Amino acid sequence: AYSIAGQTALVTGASSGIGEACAWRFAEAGCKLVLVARRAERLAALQQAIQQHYNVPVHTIVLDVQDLEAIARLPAELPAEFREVDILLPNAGLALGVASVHELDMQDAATMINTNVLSVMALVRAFTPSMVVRNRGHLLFMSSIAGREAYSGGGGYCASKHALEAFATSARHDLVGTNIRVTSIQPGAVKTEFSVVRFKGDGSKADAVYEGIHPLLAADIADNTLYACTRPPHVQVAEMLVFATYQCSAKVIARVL
Ligand code: 8X3
Repeated sequence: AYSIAGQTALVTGASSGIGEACAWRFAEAGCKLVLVARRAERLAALQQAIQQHYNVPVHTIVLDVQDLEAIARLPAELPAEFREVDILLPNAGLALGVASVHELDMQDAATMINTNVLSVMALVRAFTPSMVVRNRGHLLFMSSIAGREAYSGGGGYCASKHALEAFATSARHDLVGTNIRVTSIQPGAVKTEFSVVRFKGDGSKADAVYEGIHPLLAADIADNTLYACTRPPHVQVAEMLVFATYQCSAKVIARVL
């Protein structure tokens, strides 16, 4: 495998779930970290915990990625040693609600599109110019099976992840002929706070998503993310569709345990 030690990795949505798991794995791999999240206390605790285990510089930014102007300012505002981001993981994302299209909550829809799509575009716009100049870098998109399949109740979420897929593909086209790699990771059901957020705090509905299977955990997706980053420079993992063993499509899960 190819070493990413010394590279700078920026992760949004870093205070929990897949983002947090990826932060740990990047630290273990020797990356400098820029961790972005809304929840200041969790982010500070994570920074401290990572620095107790690994001797890597960690810079934190408290930010809602829906603030596109703040994202545009980030490259100039980062301390010089973190400014040249090599690995960009705009991971922050969410599903809000399971309403049908004729009952869609437009505020929820806007939050999903802003967070899952527009913020990703803004982060790429902010950090890719320096990658192009340096002719190195890796864009990692945290997509979903919902970027490949749409399903009932996913009107806002599936639309956002399909848009993300299209953006990732455009990025791969725009950047072909450079050393910048573009990877889309497409997890199925992963046991994180994701379902609690989708069901707006209803813990029993959230738990039901992962019942009767051995679900994927955030660490499993972090493994796959690190796999893509640690291939030799001539290898571009374009897409990774990852299911739990008892899942075979967005809505087909064998609950046999
Ligand atoms: C989350 C997975 O199956 O709810 O991205 O679309 S799913």
